[in-house]
Amino acid sequence: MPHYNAYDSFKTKKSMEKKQRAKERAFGKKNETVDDFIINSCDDYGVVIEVRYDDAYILYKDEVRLAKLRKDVNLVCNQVVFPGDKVDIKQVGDACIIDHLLKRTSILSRTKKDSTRLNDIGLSKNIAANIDLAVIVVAAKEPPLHPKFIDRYLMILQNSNIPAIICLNKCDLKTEEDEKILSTYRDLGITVIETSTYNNIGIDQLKAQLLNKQAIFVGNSGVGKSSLTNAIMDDDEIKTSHVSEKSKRGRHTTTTSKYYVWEDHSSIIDTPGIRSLDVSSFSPIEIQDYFPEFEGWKEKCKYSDCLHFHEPYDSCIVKQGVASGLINKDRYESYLRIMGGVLNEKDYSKILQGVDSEDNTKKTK
Ligand SMILES: Nc1nc2c(ncn2[C@@H]2O[C@H](COP(=O)(O)OP(=O)(O)OP(=O)(O)O)[C@@H](O)[C@H]2O)c(=O)[nH]1
Ligand SMILES: [Mg+2]
Ligand SMILES: [Zn+2]
Repeated sequence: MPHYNAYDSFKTKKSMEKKQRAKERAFGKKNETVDDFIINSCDDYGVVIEVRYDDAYILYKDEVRLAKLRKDVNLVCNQVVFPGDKVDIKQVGDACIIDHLLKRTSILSRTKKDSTRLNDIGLSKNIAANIDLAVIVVAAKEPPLHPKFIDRYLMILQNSNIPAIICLNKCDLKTEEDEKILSTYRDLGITVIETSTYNNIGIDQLKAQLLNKQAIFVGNSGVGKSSLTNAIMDDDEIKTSHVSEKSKRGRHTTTTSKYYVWEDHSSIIDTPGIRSLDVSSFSPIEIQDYFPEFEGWKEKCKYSDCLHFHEPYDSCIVKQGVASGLINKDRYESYLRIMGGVLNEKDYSKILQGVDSEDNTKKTK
C-alpha cells in the first residue's frame, strides 16, 4: 500500500526562473534587501505568535513583544511573516524591530504552493510557517463530515510537504456513516484520532502525536479547533465559537491564527475555519499523484496520459478498479469532482454513473 506522503516534489529549472521573475515584479529588479532579510540561522530567535496588519507579536525568551518589520523591506507585516516563523529581532530605542527572517522548513498556504507565489518570502495566501504536523480537524454531525474537504486539505498539505493526521472531534456524536468515512483514510495509512472535548476522550492520544512538534489545527469553522487547543492547554482562555441555540449569537469564531506553547518544544497554531480551499491551480495530470490508491492501477491504463476521466472504461484500469470495489468509490468521486473543477466541467457525475453501470453489468453476467 503506497503511503500518502510518498510524493516527490519537483522543482524544474523553468519554475526557478519563473520564481525569480515574480520576485523581480514584486520587489523591483534589485532585491538584495529582501535576499539579505532571510538568513539561515541565528543564535537566539523569537517565534511569531500572531500577526496583525503592520506588526506582530513575538515570543522571545518567555516574553511577548510587539514588533514591526525592518523598514527597507518595504512591505506590510502580514505579507511577510506568519505564525510559526522564526525571526531575529533587535531593540531600537523603544521599538522592537524584526531584523531578519529565518529560512523556513515549511510554509502552509491556502492555495497550491507554486513557484510564482513567492512562498519563501510571503505575498501569497500563507497561513503558517515551519509546521511539522498538520491536524485536519473534522467533526461528527456538527458540522457534517464531508470527505471532499479532507481530500482537498490532503492535497494542499502534501504539496507543501507537511505530514498530516486527521482528528474527528465531537466523537460523542459519531454515526456509522462517519465511521465508514474515517476507515477510508485509515486504509490509506493516515493516522485518525477520535476526540471529544466534552467527555475528555482522545486528548492524551492527540497530545502524544503533537509532542515535540510545531503543529497546526486546520478545518472548517465550528469543528472544535479552539476547544481542542483549550483542552490541550488545560485552559479556558481561548474563545470558542459557542453558538447559543436561541439567538444564534455570541459566536466566538477565531479570526486570526495564533500560536500556543503547551509543553517545551511543543506548540499548536489555532487557525480560523476555512470554507474553501483552492485546488484549481493544480494541473489535471498531476492531481492523480495525490491519490496514492491509484498506484498499481494507473500505470496499466491504455494511454500513458490517462486522466481516468473522459477515457473509455475499457481503456482505463483505474475506472475498472473503482467498479470492482478495490479503489474506494468515494475517493474516486472526490477525484472526479476536483478534476471537474480544474477542467471546468461540472458534469463529472455521468462518469461515475458509467462506472456504476459497468459494475452492474458485471454482477448480472
Ligand atoms: N458535542 C460536542 N461539541 C463540541 C465538542 N468540542 C467542541 N464542541 C462545540 O463546538 C462548537 C465550536 O467549537 P470551537 O472550538 O469554537 O470551533 P472552532 O473550530 O475553533 O471554530 P472557528 O474558530 O470558527 O474556526 C462549540 O459550541 C463547542 O462547545 C465536542 O467534543 N463535542
Ligand atoms: Mg476557533
Ligand atoms: Zn485511466
